[in-house]
Amino acid sequence: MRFNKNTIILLYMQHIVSALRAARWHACIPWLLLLVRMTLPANADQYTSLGDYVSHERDAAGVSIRAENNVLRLSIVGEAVLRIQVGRDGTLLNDPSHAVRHEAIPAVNWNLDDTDSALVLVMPGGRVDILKRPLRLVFRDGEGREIASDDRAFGHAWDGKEIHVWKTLHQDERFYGLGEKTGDVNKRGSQWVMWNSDVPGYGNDRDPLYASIPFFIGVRDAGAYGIYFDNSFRSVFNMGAASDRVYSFGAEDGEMDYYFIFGPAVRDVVRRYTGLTGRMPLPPLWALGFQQCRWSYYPEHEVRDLAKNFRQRGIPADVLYLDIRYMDNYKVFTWDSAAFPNPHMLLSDLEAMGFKVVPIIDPGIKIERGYDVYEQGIARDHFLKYPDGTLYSGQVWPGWCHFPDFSRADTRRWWGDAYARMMDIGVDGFWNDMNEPAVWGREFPYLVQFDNDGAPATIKRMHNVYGHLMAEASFDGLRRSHPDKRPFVLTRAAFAGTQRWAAIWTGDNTARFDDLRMGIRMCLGLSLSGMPFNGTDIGGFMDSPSPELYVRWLQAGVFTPLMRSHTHINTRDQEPWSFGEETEELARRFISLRYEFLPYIYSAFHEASTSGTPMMRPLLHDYQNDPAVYDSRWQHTWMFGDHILVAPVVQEGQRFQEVYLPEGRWLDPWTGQSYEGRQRVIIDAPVSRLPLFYKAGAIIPRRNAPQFTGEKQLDTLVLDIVPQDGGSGTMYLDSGEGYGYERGDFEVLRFSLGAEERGWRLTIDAAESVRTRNIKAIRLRLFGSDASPRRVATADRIIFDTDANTVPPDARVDAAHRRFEITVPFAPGVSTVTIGY
Ligand code: MIG
Repeated sequence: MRFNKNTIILLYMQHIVSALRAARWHACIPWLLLLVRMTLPANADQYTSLGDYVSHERDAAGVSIRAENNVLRLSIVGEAVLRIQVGRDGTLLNDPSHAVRHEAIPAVNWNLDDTDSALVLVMPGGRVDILKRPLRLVFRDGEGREIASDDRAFGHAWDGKEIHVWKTLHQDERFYGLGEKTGDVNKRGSQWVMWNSDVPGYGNDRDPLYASIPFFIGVRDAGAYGIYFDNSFRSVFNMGAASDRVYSFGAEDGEMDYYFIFGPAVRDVVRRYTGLTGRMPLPPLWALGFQQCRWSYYPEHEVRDLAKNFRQRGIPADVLYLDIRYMDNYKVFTWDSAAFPNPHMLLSDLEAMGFKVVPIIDPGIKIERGYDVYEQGIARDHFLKYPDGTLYSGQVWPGWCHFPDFSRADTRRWWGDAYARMMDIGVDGFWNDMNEPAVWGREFPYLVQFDNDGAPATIKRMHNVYGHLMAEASFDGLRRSHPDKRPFVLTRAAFAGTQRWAAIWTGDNTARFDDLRMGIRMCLGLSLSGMPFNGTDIGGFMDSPSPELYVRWLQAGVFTPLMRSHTHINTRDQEPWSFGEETEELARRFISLRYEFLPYIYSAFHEASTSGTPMMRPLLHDYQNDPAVYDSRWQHTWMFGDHILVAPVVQEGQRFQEVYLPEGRWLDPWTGQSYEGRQRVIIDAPVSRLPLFYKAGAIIPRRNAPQFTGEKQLDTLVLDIVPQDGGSGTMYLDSGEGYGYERGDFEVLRFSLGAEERGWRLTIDAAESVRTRNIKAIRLRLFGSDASPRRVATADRIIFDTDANTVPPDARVDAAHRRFEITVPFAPGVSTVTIGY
């Protein structure tokens, strides 16, 4: 149903005519007033709101409401997800979305009641009161409690093309998300702009940065909700900055089109948001390994030395990066033939050593006769233009460049095919940089136009999705050409939904403790905003870290989804061995720790790829009802998966750590000390320690650290167990590459622990596993038990029995760490281990 100004005028006139016919003179008056108001010229300096309700029409997917000044459309688009659109001049724009995958939306039951003062829309998750005079929305949870509402007077409004929504700010309201943003994790009281920007060396007060994710979560005492504003123009989010009445969001142009997501759990909001915009696909396992980068490993012998150093020193690593100097004059898809005379041989030698190689790709194409990428781009019309049809040129690393128009399907294909050819030489993934897009002098002039597959659009609309579409082109190209490989794309710029194609890093930070803390907060924000595969430049990009800062950053990096060290061209060496022997030893220990936890980390990635629940998340995600977790003192603490609380030291010189532990019991795996939750604890945290806590009842899968993810199959699984009745854990395992898992080639092991009369019963259920890989034995590590068990047995054999004197040599009681270890054989299917005291 479409309404425009003329149909509304016509409708008002019909009302007047019928009133006149019925000789009810006074009935004409309101319609006449409305008519006069509509014909007055809009005041350019004032926001116009919807005004009062006039009428509505219901259809299968929602309700269209005509108001005095415009139309409002509510569509039920999924379980507990409502779409809200405001027309322009009475007509819905229905702009195509760059983020929302409408095909994924399930059908739901809902109901609409019409009362004198309101339409009441009831759907799964909550209800909306659509108040009639003036027309505004009140969102209520399943129990009828108000959780969000339009400001009493303003609500949805516009001023020319600029559109805005004002909502009531509540005392107990906190805001999270908004993607890659600096500041506190809680965004209340601040204002943010979405406009992808290249901001080298940014600090904590800088905005906007590289990515735009117009999604936030409001958390109130009664529950959480989410709002995704599906608009790619420059937008602004005022989360109660300088106001105690309203928070708001709006854009300079485009459609007022947003999604309201009911909770009440933050976890469900994130799950539903990622249902709408897509989830991170399972990456190749190697992408979870340690990644080493610098601007720029060059020439070839430097790259070979780097690889050799890792292996000779026994420091695990999976990925080496090639920054811009590998190219011939910064021309993408070329190699500097003096520095890299035989890339294919180099790459296959590195492959044989267990290294994956990821080169950087910038979107700017050097304008140079004879350069094949440039020539193809010209011949096939792949480059961006001015509205008069002449090509746009901007300067970046290669000098004057043209830029691919990623809004054309044909251009995306061409771009993806170029990646595929590089894969054929032997590279393993791609690092998309400068895709905000960035050019010397700042950004493209507003005149630059996109073809948009025949629906021309200005850079104003497309700027924020440039990197997003480049990521799509990259990912799709790899999927098409290498169907047996999971693509790995790392991007700097992003928009809502980019998680479907790429991981993200937080750009050009600085080697400062401030930036270590800021980076953690940014990763937490990205994680809540649907982009779980994120990380920072470990050690800092600008300047050089002290050994202490480097080690602390590596420690935090163990439980950051992307663990990548990187630094600027003008800085000191920043490899694990560049800071002296003592630091090298610590770097080895913590990088190895990452590898030891890979079974757990990979399982958390798998969970994120299916449910959208991020691997790394602020405490409030898991402990929403604990008021203490909202204290900004604990905002650098996070949960990684369900069972590990990570509290790295992020202050210079600090040798202890103050940690807040939420409800439940927690165990420090380094000391075996256990603590009751809902309290602050202080623990020792020398530079050699990463403060970690296991949740009581956790069963955490680990392994011995390999030198790289593909080095050895997992044959001895290590289970860290914090015994508690009802304990549990899950491990997902597959070949780590390719798509066999989609056809059932994976394993899921479910662990559970029950209290027996005089011990524990551990059940390992591998029933869902279609095949069993190489796990032959399980090393059990029981924490926190002061006494060692007297007897350990599987269904068919006794492993350990102090009475019968069967004590295998590897059984060990570590009194200092309150830990008991023993290895038991593992058989596929369902098996149990009883542990008697
Ligand atoms: O203008 O490729 O954020 O990681 O090392 C700087 C050189 C371009 C910016 C990236 C950084 C990369 C650098 N690039």
